[in-house]
Amino acid sequence: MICNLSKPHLWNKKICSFKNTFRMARSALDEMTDSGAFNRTPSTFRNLISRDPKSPFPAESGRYHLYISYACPWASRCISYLKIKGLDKSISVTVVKPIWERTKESDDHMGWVFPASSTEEPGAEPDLLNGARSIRDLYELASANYSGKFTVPVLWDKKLKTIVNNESSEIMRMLNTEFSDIAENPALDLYPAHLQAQIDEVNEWVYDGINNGVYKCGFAKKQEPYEEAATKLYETLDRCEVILSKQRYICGNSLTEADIRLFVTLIRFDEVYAVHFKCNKKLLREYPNLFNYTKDIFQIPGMSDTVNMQHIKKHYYGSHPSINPFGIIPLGPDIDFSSPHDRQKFSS
Ligand SMILES: N[C@@H](CCC(=O)N[C@@H](CS)C(=O)NCC(=O)O)C(=O)O
Repeated sequence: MICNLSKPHLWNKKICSFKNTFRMARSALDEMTDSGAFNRTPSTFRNLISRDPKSPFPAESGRYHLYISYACPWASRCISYLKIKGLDKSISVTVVKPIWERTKESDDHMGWVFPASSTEEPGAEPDLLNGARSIRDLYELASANYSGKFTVPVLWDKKLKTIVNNESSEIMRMLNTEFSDIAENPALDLYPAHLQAQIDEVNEWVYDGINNGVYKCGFAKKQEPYEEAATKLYETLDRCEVILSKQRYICGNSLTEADIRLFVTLIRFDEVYAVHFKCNKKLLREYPNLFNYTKDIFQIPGMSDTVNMQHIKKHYYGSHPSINPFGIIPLGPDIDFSSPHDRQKFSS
């Protein structure tokens, strides 16, 4: 039986049992503990690109390709690095369609797919590199017995025709340091030695409370884990608000990796997480420092290109029928992140 999630009016229990679909599927919606809490599984491909020309994956211009979704905050971290490090001419990119579809006729898995033509979905393009129909196809090309989730981002090696790495936190680090001979902006170091311990520490609580925290709110299937996650989320946002009342960025007065990681969640907050993931105790716009900070990072040259709010909204509201069965996309709030902010007050 075909379950066409690109046509929300077909999202009817009688013709498509989502419970069954997602029990069989290997996606984030499966990642539940018995107590109804969301529990993310680790990424699988963990090879590292190195500046050492003798390494299995040496940093070379034109060799690597990034598969992303504009909707995905983890993938957006990586595309942000391509833009601000000036690597977008050396590392090519393909963007998937925002709404999950069936990836194969033979089973019910729902996931990222490519459009059939460059005009089908503005902002997305067919996979001209491998001719894949889905991100799943790429994982199966890279590993015949792969049994994990088919996530973006995927960093692909055109030469060895395989996945180098599918863990955004590691891809960011490689893009930061290993491509210095190739990057147009090699001096920008978002993980400088003197701040590494602080960045690691901030990343840890920001990931747990905010980046993954919004997912723990949204994917909880019981009241208690939802409340636990939402309480922690707002404690962590409050903590950021206090820090950002004293300094321009989350680790001081220079931009670091920790800001990119925080930004990708904040930019989605009022447009998606407040509604779709029930993170509505307070909006981003009610936090003066966090809101201005989000605009500040959005206005870094190149960063606005990484934010496609149409794809973001289409994906979340359209790909999780167990949360939003009719796939209705709310009209608002349509925030203008390019409007003036007050963060220059911290500049030396
Ligand atoms: N740990 C991964 C997480 C990536 C991830 O979860 N990506 C989501 C999109 S936001 C995905 O592709 N999910 C597909 C699925 O759950 O089936 C990373 O940070 O790179």
